[in-house]
Amino acid sequence: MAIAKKPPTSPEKSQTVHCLNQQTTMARELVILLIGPTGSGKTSFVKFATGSDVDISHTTHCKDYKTKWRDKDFRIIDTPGLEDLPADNLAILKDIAQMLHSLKSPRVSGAIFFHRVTDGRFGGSARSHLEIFKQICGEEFDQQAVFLTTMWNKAAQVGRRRYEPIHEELGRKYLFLSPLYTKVLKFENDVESAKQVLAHFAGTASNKQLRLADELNTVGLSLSGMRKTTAGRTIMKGASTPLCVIL
Ligand SMILES: Nc1nc2c(ncn2[C@@H]2O[C@H](COP(=O)(O)OP(=O)(O)O)[C@@H](O)[C@H]2O)c(=O)[nH]1
Ligand SMILES: [Mg+2]
Repeated sequence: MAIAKKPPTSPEKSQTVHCLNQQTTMARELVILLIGPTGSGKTSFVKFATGSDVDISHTTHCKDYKTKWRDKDFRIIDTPGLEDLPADNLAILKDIAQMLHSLKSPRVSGAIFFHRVTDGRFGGSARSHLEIFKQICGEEFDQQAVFLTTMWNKAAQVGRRRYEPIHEELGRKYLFLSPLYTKVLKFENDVESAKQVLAHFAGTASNKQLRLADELNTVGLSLSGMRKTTAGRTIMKGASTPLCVIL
Protein backbone atom coordinates (compact mmCIF):
# COMPACT_ATOMS: atom_id res chain seq x y z
CA MET A 1 0.00 0.00 0.00
CA ALA A 2 2.71 2.41 1.03
CA ILE A 3 4.39 2.10 -2.35
CA ALA A 4 1.41 3.25 -4.34
CA LYS A 5 1.08 6.40 -2.26
CA LYS A 6 4.73 7.39 -2.41
CA PRO A 7 5.63 10.16 -4.86
CA PRO A 8 8.36 9.32 -7.35
CA THR A 9 10.66 11.76 -5.59
CA SER A 10 10.61 9.72 -2.38
CA PRO A 11 13.52 10.39 0.04
CA GLU A 12 14.64 6.78 -0.49
CA LYS A 13 15.93 7.83 -3.89
CA SER A 14 18.78 9.48 -2.04
CA GLN A 15 19.85 6.08 -0.76
CA THR A 16 20.72 4.97 -4.27
CA VAL A 17 23.44 2.38 -4.12
CA HIS A 18 26.23 3.17 -6.51
CA CYS A 19 28.79 0.50 -5.93
CA LEU A 20 26.97 -2.64 -7.00
CA ASN A 21 28.03 -2.71 -10.62
CA GLN A 22 31.62 -1.79 -10.01
CA GLN A 23 34.20 -4.51 -10.37
CA THR A 24 37.04 -4.18 -7.94
CA THR A 25 40.62 -4.65 -8.99
CA MET A 26 41.25 -7.35 -6.38
CA ALA A 27 41.20 -10.96 -7.56
CA ARG A 28 37.58 -11.92 -7.92
CA GLU A 29 35.99 -13.80 -5.11
CA LEU A 30 33.12 -16.11 -5.90
CA VAL A 31 30.22 -14.83 -3.83
CA ILE A 32 27.57 -17.50 -3.25
CA LEU A 33 24.19 -16.69 -1.76
CA LEU A 34 22.26 -19.35 0.19
CA ILE A 35 18.46 -19.17 0.25
CA GLY A 36 15.82 -21.49 1.67
CA PRO A 37 13.44 -22.07 4.52
CA THR A 38 14.56 -22.48 8.12
CA GLY A 39 15.96 -25.92 8.80
CA SER A 40 16.80 -26.72 5.19
CA GLY A 41 20.53 -27.06 5.90
CA LYS A 42 22.02 -23.70 4.84
CA THR A 43 24.18 -23.19 7.90
CA SER A 44 25.18 -26.84 7.94
CA PHE A 45 26.33 -26.42 4.35
CA VAL A 46 28.47 -23.45 5.43
CA LYS A 47 29.99 -25.54 8.20
CA PHE A 48 31.08 -28.31 5.84
CA ALA A 49 32.03 -26.07 2.93
CA THR A 50 34.25 -23.82 5.02
CA GLY A 51 35.41 -26.19 7.74
CA SER A 52 34.62 -23.46 10.27
CA ASP A 53 33.08 -23.95 13.63
CA VAL A 54 29.75 -22.43 12.68
CA ASP A 55 26.93 -22.14 15.18
CA ILE A 56 24.05 -24.18 13.74
CA SER A 57 21.42 -22.58 15.90
CA HIS A 58 18.75 -20.27 14.48
CA THR A 59 20.25 -17.88 11.92
CA THR A 60 18.84 -14.41 12.56
CA HIS A 61 21.03 -12.31 10.24
CA CYS A 62 23.02 -12.72 7.09
CA LYS A 63 26.60 -13.67 7.73
CA ASP A 64 29.44 -14.18 5.27
CA TYR A 65 32.12 -16.83 5.47
CA LYS A 66 35.33 -17.07 3.46
CA THR A 67 36.81 -20.29 2.18
CA LYS A 68 39.00 -21.60 -0.63
CA TRP A 69 38.48 -24.42 -3.06
CA ARG A 70 41.60 -25.22 -5.10
CA ASP A 71 42.78 -21.80 -6.28
CA LYS A 72 39.39 -20.10 -5.97
CA ASP A 73 38.36 -17.81 -3.15
CA PHE A 74 34.77 -18.11 -2.05
CA ARG A 75 32.60 -15.95 0.12
CA ILE A 76 29.46 -17.78 1.18
CA ILE A 77 26.54 -15.72 2.42
CA ASP A 78 24.34 -17.53 4.91
CA THR A 79 20.86 -16.03 5.34
CA PRO A 80 17.95 -16.40 7.76
CA GLY A 81 15.35 -18.96 6.67
CA LEU A 82 12.47 -17.74 4.54
CA GLU A 83 9.20 -17.67 6.45
CA ASP A 84 5.49 -17.62 5.68
CA LEU A 85 4.86 -14.01 6.68
CA PRO A 86 5.57 -11.43 3.96
CA ALA A 87 6.83 -8.90 6.53
CA ASP A 88 9.47 -11.37 7.72
CA ASN A 89 10.55 -12.17 4.18
CA LEU A 90 10.79 -8.51 3.29
CA ALA A 91 13.04 -7.98 6.32
CA ILE A 92 15.20 -10.91 5.17
CA LEU A 93 15.38 -9.37 1.69
CA LYS A 94 16.58 -6.13 3.24
CA ASP A 95 19.17 -8.00 5.27
CA ILE A 96 20.43 -9.72 2.10
CA ALA A 97 20.52 -6.38 0.26
CA GLN A 98 22.55 -4.80 3.04
CA MET A 99 24.97 -7.70 3.05
CA LEU A 100 25.45 -7.44 -0.72
CA HIS A 101 25.99 -3.72 -0.39
CA SER A 102 28.58 -4.20 2.33
CA LEU A 103 30.75 -6.45 0.15
CA LYS A 104 33.71 -4.89 -1.59
CA SER A 105 33.24 -7.14 -4.57
CA PRO A 106 29.48 -7.34 -4.81
CA ARG A 107 29.04 -9.29 -8.03
CA VAL A 108 27.29 -12.47 -7.00
CA SER A 109 28.59 -15.57 -8.74
CA GLY A 110 26.02 -18.07 -7.64
CA ALA A 111 22.92 -18.73 -5.60
CA ILE A 112 21.65 -21.92 -4.03
CA PHE A 113 18.08 -22.81 -3.17
CA PHE A 114 17.88 -25.38 -0.37
CA HIS A 115 15.11 -27.94 -0.21
CA ARG A 116 14.78 -30.87 2.20
CA VAL A 117 14.25 -33.87 -0.06
CA THR A 118 12.40 -35.52 2.80
CA ASP A 119 9.67 -32.87 2.40
CA GLY A 120 8.82 -34.44 -0.93
CA ARG A 121 7.33 -32.46 -3.76
CA PHE A 122 6.69 -28.76 -3.50
CA GLY A 123 3.81 -27.64 -1.37
CA GLY A 124 2.44 -24.10 -0.82
CA SER A 125 5.13 -22.33 1.18
CA ALA A 126 7.99 -24.15 -0.56
CA ARG A 127 6.64 -22.92 -3.89
CA SER A 128 6.39 -19.37 -2.70
CA HIS A 129 9.92 -19.55 -1.28
CA LEU A 130 11.16 -20.82 -4.62
CA GLU A 131 9.35 -17.98 -6.37
CA ILE A 132 11.10 -15.46 -4.13
CA PHE A 133 14.43 -17.13 -4.90
CA LYS A 134 13.75 -16.96 -8.65
CA GLN A 135 12.92 -13.29 -8.46
CA ILE A 136 16.01 -12.54 -6.38
CA CYS A 137 18.08 -14.24 -9.07
CA GLY A 138 16.29 -13.25 -12.29
CA GLU A 139 16.03 -15.49 -15.37
CA GLU A 140 19.37 -14.31 -16.73
CA PHE A 141 21.05 -15.82 -13.71
CA ASP A 142 19.76 -19.36 -14.31
CA GLN A 143 23.13 -20.85 -15.20
CA GLN A 144 24.49 -19.64 -11.87
CA ALA A 145 21.67 -20.96 -9.74
CA VAL A 146 21.71 -24.34 -8.07
CA PHE A 147 18.95 -26.34 -6.53
CA LEU A 148 20.33 -28.27 -3.57
CA THR A 149 18.40 -31.10 -1.99
CA THR A 150 19.36 -31.84 1.58
CA MET A 151 18.69 -34.33 4.39
CA TRP A 152 19.77 -37.31 2.33
CA ASN A 153 21.14 -39.10 5.34
CA LYS A 154 17.70 -38.89 6.93
CA ALA A 155 16.29 -40.24 3.69
CA ALA A 156 18.61 -43.23 3.98
CA GLN A 157 16.69 -44.42 7.00
CA VAL A 158 13.49 -44.85 5.01
CA GLY A 159 14.95 -45.83 1.69
CA ARG A 160 16.96 -43.40 -0.34
CA ARG A 161 15.59 -44.65 -3.63
CA ARG A 162 12.18 -43.30 -2.76
CA TYR A 163 13.55 -39.77 -2.90
CA GLU A 164 15.58 -40.01 -6.09
CA PRO A 165 12.60 -39.34 -8.40
CA ILE A 166 11.64 -36.34 -6.28
CA HIS A 167 15.15 -34.94 -6.60
CA GLU A 168 15.04 -35.38 -10.39
CA GLU A 169 11.57 -33.96 -10.72
CA LEU A 170 12.28 -30.90 -8.61
CA GLY A 171 15.03 -29.91 -10.95
CA ARG A 172 13.10 -30.64 -14.12
CA LYS A 173 9.87 -28.97 -13.16
CA TYR A 174 10.54 -26.15 -10.84
CA LEU A 175 13.84 -24.40 -11.34
CA PHE A 176 13.75 -21.54 -13.81
CA LEU A 177 12.47 -21.52 -17.31
CA SER A 178 15.26 -23.48 -18.83
CA PRO A 179 15.71 -27.03 -17.55
CA LEU A 180 18.78 -27.16 -19.78
CA TYR A 181 20.74 -25.11 -17.32
CA THR A 182 19.15 -26.33 -14.16
CA LYS A 183 21.70 -27.79 -11.84
CA VAL A 184 20.35 -30.01 -9.14
CA LEU A 185 22.88 -31.21 -6.60
CA LYS A 186 22.73 -33.17 -3.39
CA PHE A 187 24.06 -32.13 -0.03
CA GLU A 188 24.83 -35.13 2.15
CA ASN A 189 25.68 -33.16 5.29
CA ASP A 190 29.37 -33.83 4.71
CA VAL A 191 32.52 -32.13 3.44
CA GLU A 192 32.65 -33.99 0.16
CA SER A 193 29.20 -33.01 -1.11
CA ALA A 194 29.71 -29.41 0.09
CA LYS A 195 32.97 -29.20 -1.85
CA GLN A 196 31.28 -30.60 -4.95
CA VAL A 197 28.95 -27.64 -4.85
CA LEU A 198 31.92 -25.27 -4.65
CA ALA A 199 33.56 -27.15 -7.52
CA HIS A 200 30.43 -26.62 -9.60
CA PHE A 201 30.56 -22.86 -9.09
CA ALA A 202 34.30 -22.77 -9.70
CA GLY A 203 33.64 -24.27 -13.14
CA THR A 204 30.71 -22.06 -14.13
CA ALA A 205 31.60 -19.68 -16.92
CA SER A 206 28.45 -17.56 -16.87
CA ASN A 207 28.92 -14.20 -15.18
CA LYS A 208 25.53 -12.51 -14.98
CA GLN A 209 24.62 -10.26 -12.08
CA LEU A 210 21.97 -11.23 -9.57
CA ARG A 211 18.77 -9.32 -10.32
CA LEU A 212 18.40 -8.09 -6.74
CA ALA A 213 21.93 -6.67 -6.75
CA ASP A 214 21.19 -4.84 -10.00
CA GLU A 215 17.93 -3.46 -8.70
CA LEU A 216 19.53 -2.05 -5.56
CA ASN A 217 21.23 0.52 -7.75
CA THR A 218 17.92 2.25 -8.21
CA VAL A 219 15.78 1.36 -5.20
CA GLY A 220 18.29 1.64 -2.37
CA LEU A 221 18.37 -0.39 0.80
CA SER A 222 15.31 0.67 2.77
CA LEU A 223 12.29 -1.54 3.41
CA SER A 224 10.18 0.50 0.99
CA GLY A 225 12.98 0.13 -1.54
CA MET A 226 12.78 -3.62 -1.02
CA ARG A 227 9.08 -3.55 -1.90
CA LYS A 228 9.98 -2.11 -5.28
CA THR A 229 12.32 -4.94 -6.19
CA THR A 230 10.94 -7.84 -8.21
CA ALA A 231 11.45 -10.20 -5.29
CA GLY A 232 9.83 -7.68 -2.93
CA ARG A 233 6.81 -7.39 -5.18
CA THR A 234 6.52 -11.18 -5.21
CA ILE A 235 6.67 -11.22 -1.42
CA MET A 236 4.03 -8.49 -1.13
CA LYS A 237 1.70 -10.33 -3.50
CA GLY A 238 1.54 -12.96 -0.75
CA ALA A 239 0.53 -10.25 1.70
CA SER A 240 -2.68 -9.55 -0.17
CA THR A 241 -3.90 -13.13 -0.29
CA PRO A 242 -6.58 -14.13 2.25
CA LEU A 243 -4.28 -16.81 3.68
CA CYS A 244 -2.07 -14.12 5.14
CA VAL A 245 -4.80 -12.20 6.93
CA ILE A 246 -4.40 -12.61 10.66
CA LEU A 247 -7.81 -13.13 12.18
N1 LIG B 1 20.15 -35.53 9.33
C1 LIG B 1 20.47 -34.36 8.78
N2 LIG B 1 20.37 -33.27 9.50
C2 LIG B 1 20.70 -32.11 8.91
C3 LIG B 1 21.14 -32.02 7.57
N3 LIG B 1 21.37 -30.72 7.28
C4 LIG B 1 21.06 -30.04 8.39
N4 LIG B 1 20.67 -30.88 9.38
C5 LIG B 1 20.21 -30.52 10.73
O1 LIG B 1 19.00 -29.79 10.57
C6 LIG B 1 18.96 -28.71 11.48
C7 LIG B 1 18.79 -27.42 10.71
O2 LIG B 1 19.93 -27.22 9.90
P1 LIG B 1 20.54 -25.79 9.60
O3 LIG B 1 21.81 -26.01 8.88
O4 LIG B 1 20.59 -24.95 10.83
O5 LIG B 1 19.42 -25.21 8.63
P2 LIG B 1 19.16 -23.69 8.17
O6 LIG B 1 18.07 -23.16 9.06
O7 LIG B 1 18.72 -23.78 6.75
O8 LIG B 1 20.45 -22.94 8.35
C8 LIG B 1 20.25 -28.77 12.29
O9 LIG B 1 19.97 -29.43 13.49
C9 LIG B 1 21.18 -29.59 11.43
O10 LIG B 1 22.13 -30.29 12.20
C10 LIG B 1 21.24 -33.22 6.82
O11 LIG B 1 21.61 -33.25 5.64
N5 LIG B 1 20.90 -34.36 7.48
MG1 LIG C 1 20.81 -21.23 9.43
